[in-house]
Amino acid sequence: MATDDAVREKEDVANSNVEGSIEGIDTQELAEWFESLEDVIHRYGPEKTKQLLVHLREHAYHRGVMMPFSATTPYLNTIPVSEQPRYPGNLEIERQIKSIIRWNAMAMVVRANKKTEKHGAVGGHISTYASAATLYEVAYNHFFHGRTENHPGDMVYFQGHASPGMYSRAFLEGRIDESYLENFRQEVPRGTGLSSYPHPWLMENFWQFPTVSMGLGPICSIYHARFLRYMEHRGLLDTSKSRVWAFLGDGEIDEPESLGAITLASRENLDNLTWVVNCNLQRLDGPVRGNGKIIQELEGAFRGAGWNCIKVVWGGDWDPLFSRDYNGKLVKRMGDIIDGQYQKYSVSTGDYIRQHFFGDDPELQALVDHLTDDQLEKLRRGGHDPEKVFAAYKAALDHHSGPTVILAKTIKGYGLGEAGEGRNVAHNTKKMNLEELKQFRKRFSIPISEESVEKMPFYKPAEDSEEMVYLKAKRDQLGGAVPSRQPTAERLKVPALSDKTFARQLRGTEGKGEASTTMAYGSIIQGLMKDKIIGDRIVPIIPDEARTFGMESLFSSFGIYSSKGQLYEPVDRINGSLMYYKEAKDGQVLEEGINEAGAISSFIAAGTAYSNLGMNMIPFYIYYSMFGFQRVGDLVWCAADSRVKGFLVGGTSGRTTLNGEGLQHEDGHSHLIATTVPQLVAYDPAFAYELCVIIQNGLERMYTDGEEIFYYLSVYNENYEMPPMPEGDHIAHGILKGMYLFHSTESGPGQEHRPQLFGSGTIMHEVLRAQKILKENFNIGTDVWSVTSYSELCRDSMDADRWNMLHPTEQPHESFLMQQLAEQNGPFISASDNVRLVADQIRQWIPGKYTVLGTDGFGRSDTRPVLRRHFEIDAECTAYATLQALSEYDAFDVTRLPQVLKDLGIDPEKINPRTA
Ligand SMILES: Cc1ncc(C[n+]2csc(CCOP(=O)(O)OP(=O)(O)O)c2C)c(N)n1
Ligand SMILES: [Mg+2]
Repeated sequence: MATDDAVREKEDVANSNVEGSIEGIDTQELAEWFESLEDVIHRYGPEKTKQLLVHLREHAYHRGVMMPFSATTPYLNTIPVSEQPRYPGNLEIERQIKSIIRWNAMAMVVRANKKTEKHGAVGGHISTYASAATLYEVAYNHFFHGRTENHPGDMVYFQGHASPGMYSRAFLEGRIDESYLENFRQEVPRGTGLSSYPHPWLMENFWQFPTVSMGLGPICSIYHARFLRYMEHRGLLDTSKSRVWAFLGDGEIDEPESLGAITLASRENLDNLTWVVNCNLQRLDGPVRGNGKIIQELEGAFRGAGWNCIKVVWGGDWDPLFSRDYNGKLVKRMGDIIDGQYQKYSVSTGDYIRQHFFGDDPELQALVDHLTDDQLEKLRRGGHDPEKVFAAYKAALDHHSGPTVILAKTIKGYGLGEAGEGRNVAHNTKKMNLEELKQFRKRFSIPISEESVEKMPFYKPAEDSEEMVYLKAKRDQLGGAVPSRQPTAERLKVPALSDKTFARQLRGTEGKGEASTTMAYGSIIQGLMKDKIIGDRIVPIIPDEARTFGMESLFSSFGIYSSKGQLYEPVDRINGSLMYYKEAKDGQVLEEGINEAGAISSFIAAGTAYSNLGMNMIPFYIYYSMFGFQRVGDLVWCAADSRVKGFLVGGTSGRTTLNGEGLQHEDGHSHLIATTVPQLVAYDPAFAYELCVIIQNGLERMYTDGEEIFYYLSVYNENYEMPPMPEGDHIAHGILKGMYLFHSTESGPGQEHRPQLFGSGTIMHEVLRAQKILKENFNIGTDVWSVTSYSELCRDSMDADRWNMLHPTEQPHESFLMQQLAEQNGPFISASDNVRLVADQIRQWIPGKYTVLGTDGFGRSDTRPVLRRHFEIDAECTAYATLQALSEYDAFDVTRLPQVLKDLGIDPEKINPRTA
């Protein structure tokens, strides 16, 4: 700004504020105050002025003057014109590129819906990108850094519903051809179309982060930014240049996950994190805050949380009006108008705006006398002005003491005119009539002929055109394509089962006491963390439960990650003891506090390092099993879509094994939900050696063979004797496939049916006790199988069935389960600490009567024996269920059963646990 202008502005501001006099204070005196202030600003700059004002405020406080709390600033751009940097690009070319991208994005959606109309149109969104195009294009041309050899790349969380814009740009960049645009939302066969939203699972070379379940992108982006720091502080990878960007909807911010973790970002000083909230004031049904102001509300929340908050409210064409707003009336008017009304203005004519917005006051009206109605109508909002947006992004990069949020005001459906611009229906607009298309073409100067508009041709300028040369040069300067998912080719050598890491757990407790599978897990992970090759890569994640799981020794052995190190003397470091709550800048453990959503976000960040950072990291996230799938199930789904690798470990599993914790904590359904996640491999092991086999194999599959899968393991807190791993290769094979024969008793004389008993987790012991009862009390021999994974057995059998159905004349495939049970004539009895549906998954392949016992119904507090009787899964109930099943084969006299019930102490009229 020219010096003269600056001086004039200074005077104007001083004058304007004096105008708003304070009753009881002499006007002249007030004017002097303002003059002094202006003088300080002028001579010392804003930073010193800020310090002076803070001093004054403190002084006033000590003298008993309480300042009213205000988290917000006036409804203006945070960056004043005087601080606005020069735009480093060619605005005209960029506008042209952006317009073409707008057109193709719109055409893609409209054409896809037309094409599929007959079979139920495929949907899609135009309005979200239309409102956000400038926000993205400024970033693409000047900020988003691609992954290169010496730059890990920026991590960009794109707003899910804006995906057509990203595809449209990828088309211009030459990353995808026209056939892909043609097949937007038509992804079958795989690889021929474009997925509706960002899904790494479906477009594994393109998308990095699934964002369309609203609220998950925001929280994941925070933990991702923190994980970049973790990698850097641990000396594993230089991530200092990498920035996490999250583009979010203003409606999306209402999801609790969106704001739930923002204080972590400021506490951790994550200046590598930038959020851009597209404040188009609308969500799906209508205004986000019709009766309020979302931008002001968010400003208060973010400033309160310690974020650097930059509002981009008004476009540059407002600046001359503000500069003449001598008495602050325009600013006041802007502050007074609420969002619902702003939305109304966005669809109104210049005449209406003149009358209703400016018309209230002759001075306001005079401000815009020189503008035509058309000019008034076109006054832009900040988020549509590249210079304002650039200034905000640059300020975010220049801010070095915490995260930045940019609140950019836009119009939903910008440019769609009658078809949806600013309308409540904008979100679902998928059609444009001919007139609207023509308008669109004209408004954005799309270089296609008027006659061809109806066909909505995709438009790509010639490769040597100014636009294409510019666009490519910009991306080349910034390191190439974004987004781009690039899994590493790195393959890790993981410890073999024969390695010392597993030796102790494979031997079992050797008659020297008891242990739980949780203890075994703790010991295995400690061992793995000491491994020379993969030790450093392990990321143990715990949400404030390490002591519950007996894993607190990790704290002192490996340190808890803390970007600040440890600035205090830990209370438990007595006499220099080494066992204490050790926080360290290079600490390995992610102690997340009571925050399962955050912890699983960390799991996702670490578990996708192989594709986002080019380096395999191995997260082991242990938590109260009830607070996993049930609590953050959608984040698990997001992890799956992200193609995460790693181990989820449900601690304190089992509705009766976690005995005293009652209804809220006792989980019996994690395994049921785990089954629903396609590439999640779930196991419910009973013994320490099973856990070793599963973890070792999981490491090998994920990190040596490079499979993009992840694991769920349930571990329990009940202590019992752990047997040594039995001899024979078939044991490990069976553990991994889902079942193996663990123990048999001899058949009684003339016994024609050998009951097959299935046990899992801690209930294996009840099943073994049932086997004993059947043998000792009834002389019936049985086989007990350890079923480590019903879901794996089920999947394998489903696959075999499917193949057989589609290949009717070929030699049928036999699943592992079918092979194992081929010789058996039943009955089959299953007992576990899970709801029945878990074991019921395999019912259709069981060759005989199949009785499933499980823990359906709410849990409650009591001792394990009482709870197991309550749910009818204890040894006596299992033994009884076996006899009853035998009676259906006429292999046990049905009339004896009432007496058996009595003998085993089971009350047939007891309460039904399912409804209790
Ligand atoms: C968890 C979740 N709930 C609901 C939806 C459905 N949904 C998709 S977009 C949308 C409105 C988005 O509004 P906003 O966040 O303001 O984004 P805009 O399109 O306005 O930029 C809704 C409700 C979703 N995708 N995810
Ligand atoms: Mg919105």
